[in-house]
Amino acid sequence: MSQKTALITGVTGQDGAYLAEFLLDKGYAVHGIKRRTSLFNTARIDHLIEGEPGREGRFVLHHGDMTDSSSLTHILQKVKPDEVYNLAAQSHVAVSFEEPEYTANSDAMGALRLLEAIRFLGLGEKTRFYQASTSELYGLVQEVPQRETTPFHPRSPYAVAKLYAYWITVNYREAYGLYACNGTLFNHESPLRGETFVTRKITRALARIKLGTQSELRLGNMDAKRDWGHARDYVKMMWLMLQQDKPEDYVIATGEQYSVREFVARAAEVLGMSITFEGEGVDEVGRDESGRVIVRVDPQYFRPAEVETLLGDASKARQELGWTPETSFDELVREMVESDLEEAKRNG
Ligand code: NDP
Ligand code: GDR
Repeated sequence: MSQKTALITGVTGQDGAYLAEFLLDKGYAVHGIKRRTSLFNTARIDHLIEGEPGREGRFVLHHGDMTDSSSLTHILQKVKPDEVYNLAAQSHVAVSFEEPEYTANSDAMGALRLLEAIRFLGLGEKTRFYQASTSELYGLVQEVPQRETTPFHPRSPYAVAKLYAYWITVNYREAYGLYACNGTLFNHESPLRGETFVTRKITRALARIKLGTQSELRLGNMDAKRDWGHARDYVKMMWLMLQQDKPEDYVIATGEQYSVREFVARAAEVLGMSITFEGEGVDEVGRDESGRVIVRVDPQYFRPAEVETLLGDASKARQELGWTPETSFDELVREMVESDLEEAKRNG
């Protein structure tokens, strides 16, 4: 079989890094789009750029931006990929309340720009398209657990932008017969997770508190519940969705749910610390064994509209794609904590 070519937008992000690694291991030529930044933004993929043995020449980066059609079109025309994975996004829900227009431009219009370029370049027969959709679409949940048929109720500019991207993907499939699908992925984390998402913020802070280089962890809504999986497991699903006979949309989730507070407690346990929570709402604090406050609620992290609870049902993916998550919640937390402890030690 001839070598396949994939194009990944958002290759410098958490999922982009895991997916690039996964596709290179499968023998693909992998092209990634990165945007121009004033400092290097390739820390997660530097080992791929340097060309590990057996992978030389199979990983190529292009400058481009989701808000710039011309760059996207030129790259598509040049690469003519078999598969496009659209992972690029302003992906922070809280930030989307501060930058709603930019979020819509990159997350909603960006998906349209790619689909439209695939169509008018005449790549529709060849190129398969994956859209990084999200459990945030369910927002104010209408059904528990959430599955492919659960109605959407987005609760942030991010989720509203992703709703457009979801439907434009469906529309190009129905209108033009493109092989285009949505992976509606629930939260997935890893040691490569951005430092401002709650899981990584917790594991990083607790590791530093353990070493005495940070005194306190400040969090927003500790009652929020999420269905947290491992990014390494979830990128396999992105690929599997593009290998089917016909394109369909799938929910990917673990089917287990924990609160932010439970995540904190579990991460502390891995570090041999025990945290006791007391008080309510903005007055809630978490104390260590000596009674010292190490976790505090800070209203600056509350969101104008919150998604309180998410729990996914991935039965369709399990039955049709034969998928099950390989990493348990405990293993995920442990891997993240151990990685952040190492990093905290390195940084003194
Ligand atoms: P990250 O925030 O880690 O990565 C986002 C990527 O998009 C980065 O490479 C970023 O570049 C790039 N990017 C952002 N804006 C632009 C732009 N205007 N032009 C080009 N590139 C841009 O996200 P994740 O890896 O966690 O998520 C991947 C995708 O999956 C996102 O679309 C996200 O919304 C979605 N998703 C994520 C879930 C999760 O739990 N992780 C769950 C469901 C969906 P840079 O590195 O320069 O910032
Ligand atoms: P989310 O992830 O909004 O689900 O979006 P995040 O980790 O930011 O928040 C999860 C929950 O934790 C609460 N929370 C805090 N969140 C952050 N970031 N910082 C805090 O200090 C804090 N305290 C409490 C939040 O209010 C929320 O309820 C992620 C992103 O990856 C999206 O791109 C993706 O689409 C969804 O997951 C699925």
